[in-house]
Amino acid sequence: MALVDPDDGRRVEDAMVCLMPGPHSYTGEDVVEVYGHGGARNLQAVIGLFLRLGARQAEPGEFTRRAFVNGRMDLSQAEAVAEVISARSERALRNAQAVLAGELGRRVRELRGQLVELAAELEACLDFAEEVDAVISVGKLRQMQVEVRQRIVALAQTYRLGSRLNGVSVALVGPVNSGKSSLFNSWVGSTRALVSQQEGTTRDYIEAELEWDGLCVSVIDTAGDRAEGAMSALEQAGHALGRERVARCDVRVEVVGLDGESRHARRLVQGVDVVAANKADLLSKVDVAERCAKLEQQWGTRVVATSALTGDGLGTLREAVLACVRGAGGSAEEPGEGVAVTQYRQWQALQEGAEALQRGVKVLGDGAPAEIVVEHVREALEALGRITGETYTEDVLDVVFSKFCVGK
Ligand SMILES: Nc1nc2c(ncn2[C@@H]2O[C@H](COP(=O)(O)OP(=O)(O)OP(=O)(O)O)[C@@H](O)[C@H]2O)c(=O)[nH]1
Ligand SMILES: [Mg+2]
Repeated sequence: MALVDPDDGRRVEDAMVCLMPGPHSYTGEDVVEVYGHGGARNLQAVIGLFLRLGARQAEPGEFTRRAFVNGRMDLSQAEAVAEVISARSERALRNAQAVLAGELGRRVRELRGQLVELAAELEACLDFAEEVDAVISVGKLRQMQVEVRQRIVALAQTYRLGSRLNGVSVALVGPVNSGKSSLFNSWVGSTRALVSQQEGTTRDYIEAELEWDGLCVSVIDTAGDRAEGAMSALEQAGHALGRERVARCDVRVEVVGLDGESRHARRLVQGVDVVAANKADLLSKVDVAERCAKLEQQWGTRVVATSALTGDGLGTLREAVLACVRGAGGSAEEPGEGVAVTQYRQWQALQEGAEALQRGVKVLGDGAPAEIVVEHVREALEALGRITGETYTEDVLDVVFSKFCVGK
């Protein structure tokens, strides 16, 4: 269809024009889509024509916002639209598509259904308080609250992984010469970092992006630690850079060499998640096991024996790192077991819901009347409703949709 400038009769573009009448369009309203030939200047000319004739450009996320307000999707689905577009790993995309398909909304509605049931039971206690037989026992009410709360907590726990689907950072830290750069190279699969017998070989930190188990993982090799006095000004500057980067990492792996130094008696790095006891090829299997057990006991951190030279233990170390990413009880968050919560906003709502129920359980235990307990259940209902947008304010929508690109 020819798009003609009414002012001078000039033909601006020959475009395809598609009318999508509501309520079955994306936004639920009547929508006209115009498809021009590509090219930034050409499309600018088309948009310019419409703007001059009184149209205005959409706000970020405005189409999806309208779709939500018109009931075409719930708020979790609307958020997933932006996540599908910005997904950087296979797992992130898969999760975003599941949320977009309504999986998170379904789980939240299920939980809300259980809370409504619980509130109804409590209200029945209020109405028929004198008819003892008609009243459900306090023990049963308590159990119902505890069970729903556990389900909410389990869903909230998926945020640990969900928030990291688009990127996890893992730092290799530890004493000089322990084999950090060698491990790094093995993981990367090429000689990306310099390796030598000399202490303090690595000066700047080095970063490489890998995909592990469908997750986008940034591995960081850092300069080794040694006593401040033994370091040159240049080494110290490299350390400062590395420390700053390590502080922002999700997982810290301390690499120590098993080749007999006594300095491991003292912990050099704080906040370590996993220890790699490297150079295991230099000791007998029995000695390795003994040293690892000792380190594990001494530091209270998981210790994995590795050899960057032979490749032994590198897969186990990788699994140990991924276990840290998933958190304790991570199996529930594995693919196929449902969706992971990816937005802080959603996590916060689940957290508030769980806390409200916790208070409900407590006051019930303290012998509070049903009308007090039911208030906490209602609070949990309200909190969970915010995930799907059952309850929302314009401010919340502003925050959610400000993260979108224009026009989505
Ligand atoms: N036998 C054995 N030697 C290893 C192993 N890993 C590293 N090495 C050797 O240990 C020395 C130091 O290795 P690097 O990878 O440079 O150690 P680093 O921790 O990066 O050292 P800095 O950068 O100086 O902190 C090199 O000579 C490596 O060949 C291993 O698993 N077994
Ligand atoms: Mg190094």
